[in-house]
Amino acid sequence: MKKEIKMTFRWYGEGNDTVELWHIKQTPGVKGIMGLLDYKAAGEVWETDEIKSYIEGVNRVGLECKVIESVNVHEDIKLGLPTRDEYIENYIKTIENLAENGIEVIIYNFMPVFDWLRTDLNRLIPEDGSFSLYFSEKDIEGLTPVEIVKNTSKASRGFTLPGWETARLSHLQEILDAYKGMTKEDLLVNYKYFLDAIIPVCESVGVKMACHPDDPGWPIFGLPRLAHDQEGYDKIVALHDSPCNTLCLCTGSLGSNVKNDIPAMIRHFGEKDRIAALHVRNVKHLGDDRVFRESAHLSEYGDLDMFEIMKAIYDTCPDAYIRPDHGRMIWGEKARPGYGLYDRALGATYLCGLWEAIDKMS
Ligand code: DNO
Repeated sequence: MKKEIKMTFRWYGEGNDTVELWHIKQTPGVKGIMGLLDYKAAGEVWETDEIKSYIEGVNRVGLECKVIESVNVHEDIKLGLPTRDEYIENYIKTIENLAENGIEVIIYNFMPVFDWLRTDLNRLIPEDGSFSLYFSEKDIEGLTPVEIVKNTSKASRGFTLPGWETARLSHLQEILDAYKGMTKEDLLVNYKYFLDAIIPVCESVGVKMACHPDDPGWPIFGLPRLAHDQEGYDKIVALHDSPCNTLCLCTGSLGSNVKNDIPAMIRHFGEKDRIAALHVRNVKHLGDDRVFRESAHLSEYGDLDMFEIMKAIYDTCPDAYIRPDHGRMIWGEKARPGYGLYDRALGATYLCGLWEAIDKMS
């Protein structure tokens, strides 16, 4: 192979995932983990010894861990409150601790309040009897954010969900009120303040920050959102111009917005060396631009052309870390919504297959 794919898998940690490390080790093509410590609250320091013990566990089965995700940004930073400096200090300490443990990329997001949002975590796909995550704008119209959070927690089958920390979301109304009147421009100013503080540290310790897109890819509940199209990401990248200020291009989140041309976006930012990581999955719109389900990874099951996506990665950012993203629940599996073993493993193998073909044709 002329270029090697850096295929990884998300894993929630010992005792916190139905998927075990040896399952991942036996999945063809997967060489590493995109890790997380999902018990950490936003704003808390990730201590060296806890990072070390997670990574050592991963290394023990012969997988590597060079990417960490969901190092969540405290709401006070996004809101630009005076207390933000203390949380930025903690964030910097976390970056240093992760770097000390060999981490190269940190995936985070700067979305107010919600990390990602679905209206159904377990929607039947009538065509084959499997289940997947689903979103319908119409379904949120009749509900308040508080009700949606309640429904999501109920449907999560007792699993933690990334970015849905119960302690934080128990103050949901308070947080939503704090954002009242905030514009996109205000959020950009607060984002720049954050990046100006952390990116020089990243440069000195050799870590890239990779911003995950809004999901779904448009503003919700009147909250300002910045990361759902090329124009928005151009602004984010320009806030602090550095090879360490990059994006985690999630094809499914961006693909939920039918206006986005995902292969073109990958080429645009890949050519500028601004993609350090990718989450790759497919979405299918169901008769409406704002109603979609998460489909199987293969092009024919969704709206995205996975060949063109992998080709764009191969051509412009082959060194970026990739993972298959959310999978459906198939073969009777019961697991954390979106994060079962089987469909994601099939996704990884499929994406590696596309890569091999592209590599041999190049
Ligand atoms: C959803 C994930 C996101 C992602 C974070 C990064 O399943 O892709 O939670 O990890 O937005 O901060």
